[in-house]
Amino acid sequence: LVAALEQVEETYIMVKPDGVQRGLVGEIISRFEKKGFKLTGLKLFQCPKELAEEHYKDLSSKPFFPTLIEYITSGPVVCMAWEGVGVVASARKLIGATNPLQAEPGTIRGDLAVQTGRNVVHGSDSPENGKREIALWFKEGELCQWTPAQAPWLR
Ligand code: 3AN
Repeated sequence: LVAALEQVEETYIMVKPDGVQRGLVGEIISRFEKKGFKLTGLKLFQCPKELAEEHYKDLSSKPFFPTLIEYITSGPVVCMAWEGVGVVASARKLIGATNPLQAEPGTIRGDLAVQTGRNVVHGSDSPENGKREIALWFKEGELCQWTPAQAPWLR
């Protein structure tokens, strides 16, 4: 069980168009950096409609689907891949509940958002979806495998 909990995972995090428009990109990246996860992919990107529909295909029967696609394609998003032990669930905790009014203070949505339809950030909901979404949003060669330095100047 301990081994399973300590699995290195990948998650797809995205600052949605409202987060970019409101100047929250740095603040959002910073929360994942400070937590101690490793950034392996990062780009500003105007999402085509087909990609948005593929990303949210599980929600295609929902009444809010057309508005959701319109929202996600309304301006550039910031696409990120993050890696770490337990990063999928931990990132969801840092992000907070889907409805920002129910998200705890201290979470990204709890601190920075009000509406479900403008909830500033996305995070994968399972390790499988983390892999699927990173493959969907990034091309080969856009991701970096690297080892963080131990920062000897801090000692
Ligand atoms: P989360 O983003 O917290 O994983 P999901 O996967 O249920 O939540 O929903 C994906 C996105 O769809 C949400 N981030 C939100 O933008 C939108 N959404 C979900 N539920 C609603 C709703 N009831 N009304 C409008 N938009 C919604």
